[in-house]
This record gives sequence, structure tokens and C-alpha cells, in this order.
Amino acid sequence: MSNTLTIALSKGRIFEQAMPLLAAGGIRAAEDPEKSRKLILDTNDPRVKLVIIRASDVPTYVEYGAADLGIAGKDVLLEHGGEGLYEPLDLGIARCRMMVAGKPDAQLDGRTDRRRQRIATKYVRCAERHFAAKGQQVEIIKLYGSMELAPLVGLSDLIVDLVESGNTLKANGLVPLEHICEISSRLVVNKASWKMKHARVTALLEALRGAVTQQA
Ligand code: PRT
Ligand code: MG
Repeated sequence: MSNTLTIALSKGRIFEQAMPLLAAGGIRAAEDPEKSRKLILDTNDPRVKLVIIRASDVPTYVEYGAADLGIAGKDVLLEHGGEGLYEPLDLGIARCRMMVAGKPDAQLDGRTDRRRQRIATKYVRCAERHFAAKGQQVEIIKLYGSMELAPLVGLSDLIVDLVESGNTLKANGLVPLEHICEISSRLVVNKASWKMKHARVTALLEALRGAVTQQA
């Protein structure tokens, strides 16, 4: 194990909202990932590096020890499955809600006249769990983006997606119908790093915990 602490996170909203928290832990990025093509960013601390990856890849990098720590949305962690990593802190950033949405006249009873309802989503596990808990047998259709389109073109009856302001749904003539869960980003830690780099990991964890409490 190297002496370096590697933190995996995605650019965009998570990077922007995590930076003030990491600054409280004494970590400042040397470059802006929006302006750089580098995937590994130096920080002011020569022993800390930031790895910039797709949001949905963060748990994989951390589970396999390619990064010691990571910052990932609860949506991504629920889909990945949480057994392979520790999730010690809710950072309270990049907040939104996971919702069932559809056309304003959409039914929520799990069936149409002739068949099971179809649900289009990137969040297959969460959707399966939600409808199973309601006792509904639905057909889940996996998509990788633009879920809002699916009900408009007859691909699905409903969608499961993240909602923040609601503007994306509204712009496409859809409405939120059912709340599934609240989403925010979490600090995740590789299990071996937790043991082998315990002092440094817990020092950063406590600094972040302090910054989160102050921001709340
Ligand atoms: O874009 P990419 O495929 O690489 O990955 P990603 O879309 O997962 O990454 P990114 O950076 O867009 O999102 C990272 C994390 O931010 C997600 O995993 C969530 O935990 C969190 N987050 C918070 C959101 C939103 N708010 C959000 N509004 N992620 C996505 N959205 C999208 C949503 O899917 C929908 O298309 O924004 C749209 C809805 O926003 P409103 O404001 O119109 O309701
Ligand atoms: Mg995105």
C-alpha cells in the first residue's frame, strides 16, 4: 500500500459541492476538472490525489482499492450494492429525490388493461424493490439516460428518476407521482484502506464530519 490517499469522485455537481468540504480537511484541488483533461488531479497535499471518473464508477474503484475513498450519490450506491465498502458519512450534498413519475393521468396500480405496467429507469434495483414492496409485478426496462422520453413515445407507462427542481419533468409534460427515497452523496471507504491507513482516513473523516455539521 502506497503512502498516497486517493479520493475518487465525479466532476460536475459532486465535485463542486465536495470541494468546500474537502477544503475543511485541508485538501484543495490543484486544477479544475472542468478545464483539465487530466483524470488524476494533484492537490496541495502531495500525499493526496483526486481521481475524476463517472459517478456510477466510483463504488467500483473504491471497492477494488483503486481509490482509498470516494464520494458517490446514494442512488449510485443503492444500485451498486453496499457490501464491498464502508459508507461512514452522509455529506449532505447533491441532494435530490428518487421518484416515480409519469404523465398526469398515469395509473399507479401496476397494471394496464392488458399487461403489467412498464417502468423505464437507470435505477433497476431501486425500482424493483419499490414495486415489489407495493406487491406489484411490473416490467422494468433498463435505460442509460433521458428517462423522461420513455412515457412520451410509449416505451413505458412510468419512469423512476431523480428529481431536484422538477423542471425536467415539467418541461416534458410529466409529473412526480410517488416518492421512493431522499438522495444525497456519501463518503465511501475501501475496507483494506480503512485498516491499513486508519489514522489518515479517520482524520479526514472527522474533518469532513465537522464541515458537514457546520454546513447543515
Ligand atoms: O452524467 P453521468 O452519466 O456521467 O452520471 P450522472 O448523471 O450520475 O452524474 P451527475 O454528475 O449528473 O450526478 C451525480 C449525482 O448527483 C447523482 O448520482 C445524484 O446522486 C446527484 N444528483 C442530485 C442528481 C441530481 N441532483 C439531478 N437532478 N443527479 C441527476 N439529476 C438529474 C436527473 O436525473 C434528471 O435528469 O437532473 C434531472 C432532474 O433535475 P431537475 O432539477 O430538473 O428536477
Ligand atoms: Mg448526469
